[in-house]
Amino acid sequence: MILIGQYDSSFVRRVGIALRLYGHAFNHRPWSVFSDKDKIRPYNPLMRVPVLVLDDEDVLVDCNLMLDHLDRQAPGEKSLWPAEEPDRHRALKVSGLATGLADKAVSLFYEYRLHEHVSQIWIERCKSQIAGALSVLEEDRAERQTTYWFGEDFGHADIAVACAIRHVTESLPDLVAMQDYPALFAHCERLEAMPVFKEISQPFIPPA
Ligand SMILES: N[C@@H](CCC(=O)N[C@@H](CS)C(=O)NCC(=O)O)C(=O)O
Repeated sequence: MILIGQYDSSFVRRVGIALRLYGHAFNHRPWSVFSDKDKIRPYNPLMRVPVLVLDDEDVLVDCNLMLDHLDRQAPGEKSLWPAEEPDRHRALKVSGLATGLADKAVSLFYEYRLHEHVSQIWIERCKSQIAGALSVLEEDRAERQTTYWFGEDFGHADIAVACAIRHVTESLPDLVAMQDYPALFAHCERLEAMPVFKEISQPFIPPA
C-alpha cells in the first residue's frame, strides 16, 4: 500500500499509525496538498490527503473510510475499536469529535492563510466549535481513571485525539492553551512518548 500525505496532517497521521499498529507494510509519500498537488490529483481529484493506494491499485480517500477498510482486515483481538458496547459507540463519539475539531482547525487555518479578507463570523464560529469539542473531550477524559480512554490498551479514539491536538496546537499555536485541558494534555503526552507516535510524526509545515 501507499499512504500519500504529510504526517503534520492529523488525518494522515492517524492512518499511518493504524497501518503500523496493524502490521501493514506500506510506502509513504509525504506530498504536500499545495506544492505537490499535481502529483496528488491523479490519485484523488479532490486533491486532499490522506490518500491510500491499495495493493490492487484502488484508491481510498477520507481517513475514516481507510480505517474502516483496515479494521475489517484486522483480527478481532487486534481491532483498535473496543470490542463491546457501550464502549464501542463511545469511542466512535470521541473519534468523531476529535476528527471534527481537526477539520475545523484546517478550515480556520485556510481562512487565515488563503483569504485576503477573512470572515470574522467564520473565525469566531470555528474557534467556538474547536473550544466546544475540546471541553467535551476534556470532561470525558477527566472522568476516566484508565491509562487510555477505554482501558489499558489504546485505540482509534486515543489516536484521533492525540493527532488532532498535535495538529491544532502546531498549526494554530495561539489558539489553544493546553493548560486549560489538563486531562487531554496528559493523554497526549502519554501517547506522543510512544515509539509509534514518534516514528509517525512530522512537525507542522505551513503550505507553501
Ligand atoms: N475528511 C477528510 C479531511 C482531509 C483533509 O482535510 N485534509 C487536508 C490536509 S490536513 C487537505 O487535504 N486539505 C486540502 C484541501 O482541502 O484542499 C479525511 O478525513 O481524510
